[in-house]
Amino acid sequence: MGIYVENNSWDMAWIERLESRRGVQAQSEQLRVMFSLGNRELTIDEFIGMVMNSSDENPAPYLRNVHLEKFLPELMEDVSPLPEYFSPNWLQGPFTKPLNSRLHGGNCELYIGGTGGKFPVLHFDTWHIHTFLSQIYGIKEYTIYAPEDSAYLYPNMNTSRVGDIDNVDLNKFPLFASAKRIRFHLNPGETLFVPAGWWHTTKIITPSITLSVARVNESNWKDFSRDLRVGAPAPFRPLVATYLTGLRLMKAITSSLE
Ligand SMILES: O=C(O)CCC(=O)C(=O)O
Ligand SMILES: [Fe+2]
Repeated sequence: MGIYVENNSWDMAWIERLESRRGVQAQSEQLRVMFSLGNRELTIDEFIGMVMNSSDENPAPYLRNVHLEKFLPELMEDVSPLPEYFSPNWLQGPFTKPLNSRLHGGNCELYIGGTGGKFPVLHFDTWHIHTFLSQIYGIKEYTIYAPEDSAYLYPNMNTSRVGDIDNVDLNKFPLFASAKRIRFHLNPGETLFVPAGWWHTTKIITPSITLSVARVNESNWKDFSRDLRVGAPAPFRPLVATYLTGLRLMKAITSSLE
């Protein structure tokens, strides 16, 4: 059991009705930003229309990585509290603010897309975070590879250079043939745990709503903090290292008091 939405009330028609619950303008602004559609206004209504008519040949844009609390705060009550086993979450608590411009405390991100929509790249999640992906509505295909297969995936940092995994040029990327593909459907009510460093990408089978949460805790702290340190501009690295050591110490103390 993953994230539980009260009364299983989220479906496309329901998302569409959000429009009447909020200002159209705010939604349009959000979608414009998400899809980089320039000055084109796209209402929730239009977007859901595209999602429902989406096909492999002509996929709708994929609305993804939307910070739920920021963009649709009224939905938070539907998904709270998060399952107990999503803990511990070191992205929340005192002094975590500097981590959270991108990870926003490990709060939910929302994904909505139609048939044929794809996550754009095979990747593992930035900074070696762990991720829980809960399928709320529709069916999504996940393709994953173990960290041990990295050498076959032509990594460029945390993304793969092979492009579309179903049409890989084996002359250019011959080692890809040795990677062990694991592919399955995630159905409504199911949650996938993607541990840090596991490669993954997706394709939407039927109109789909997914929620994800990022997690950092003792189990991935070492890789997470190294990625953050190494990713910082050189002059800031000592400062970042000191901050992370302090935070680690505080988490050790607070968890020993629990
Ligand atoms: O469900 C998806 O499309 C994958 C999302 C994902 O991997 C990500 O946001 O990092
Ligand atoms: Fe991911």
